[in-house]
Amino acid sequence: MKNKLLTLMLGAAASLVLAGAASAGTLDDVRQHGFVQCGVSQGLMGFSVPDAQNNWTGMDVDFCRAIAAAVLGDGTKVKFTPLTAKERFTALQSGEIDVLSRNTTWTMSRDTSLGLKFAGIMYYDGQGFIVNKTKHPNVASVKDLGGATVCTQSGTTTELNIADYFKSHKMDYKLLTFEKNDEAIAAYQDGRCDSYSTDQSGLYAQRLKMQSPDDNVVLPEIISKEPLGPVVRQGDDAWFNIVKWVYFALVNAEELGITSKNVDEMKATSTDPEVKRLLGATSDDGTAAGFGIGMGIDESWAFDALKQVGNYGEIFDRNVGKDSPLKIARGKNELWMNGGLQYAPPVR
Ligand SMILES: N[C@@H](CCC(=O)N[C@@H](CS)C(=O)NCC(=O)O)C(=O)O
Repeated sequence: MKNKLLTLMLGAAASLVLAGAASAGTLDDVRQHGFVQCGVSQGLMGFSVPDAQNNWTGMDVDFCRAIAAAVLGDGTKVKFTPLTAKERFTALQSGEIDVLSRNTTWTMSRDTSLGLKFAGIMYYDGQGFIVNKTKHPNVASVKDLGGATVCTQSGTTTELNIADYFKSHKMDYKLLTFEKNDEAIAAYQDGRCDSYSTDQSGLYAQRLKMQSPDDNVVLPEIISKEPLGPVVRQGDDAWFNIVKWVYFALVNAEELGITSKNVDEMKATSTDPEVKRLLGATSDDGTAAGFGIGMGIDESWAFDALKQVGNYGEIFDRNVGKDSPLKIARGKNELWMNGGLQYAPPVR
């Protein structure tokens, strides 16, 4: 009897140790693997897209590179996992990925009932519609789409917004959904649906890949708010803080005029205390000025991210903005001081 009790107690203690080991934390896991496991789309120009050699580029890709630079000192140490809209949350819940950076809309149900947490808004978007003007010369507005068949991808906010919009405007519609986005686009191009709908950034990206881009027009209305941002698991505040503050660092750096080109010089010569704190420069009394150590990472976390990936504006311009084929205007994604919504709390 005594022996049986002892065995039970030892068993319980062993499972506690095991449980402890399994929840050591994402930061430890990332260090152990030597790379960040980043969930991205299967291919969306401007956000996450692989080339023939499987080199990934895009805003969402750059965000994961910035995390890897901040945590491991090397922005190339990222393993990208392409995920459909449907697969993305399960991949994060199961631990297959450390962060989901996949044009994902922050909604209440996703933030509260999936065991997940949004860490910021990398891109303020909204849902739009595209139509082929040669096939539908009389459609100039979403209001002209009564009775239309609309193609979209399943597992997205797009599906639900269409239902809300058409119902509330008392318009008939038919929805054709596809698990893979390429299938939705193919159906639209084959004329199986009158319009294709998704986040407006996605419409501009898909349009460039269509057989005759100029025949396809994006209708003027935006029917929803689509704040797109990175997602982590609930219950790991240390990792959540890192992901959140990498995003804030990119935005603060743009505000402070720190770029990938001048970051060395700024670190060496800037007398602005906020710049010194962000870049982990030594303060006048010789102590560390930054807050990296408090997050369990190096004082050069933001310096490494900015040097290797650039600030928010550089990331935007190169992937979706003026220096990219998409040429999307900064709009709502301008810094708050320039009339936009991008705003980060101070590094203090
Ligand atoms: N932001 C929306 C839509 C996200 C979404 O999956 N959009 C599609 C259409 S642009 C997409 O990214 N497809 C690319 C892929 O599945 O790889 C959401 O979070 O539900």
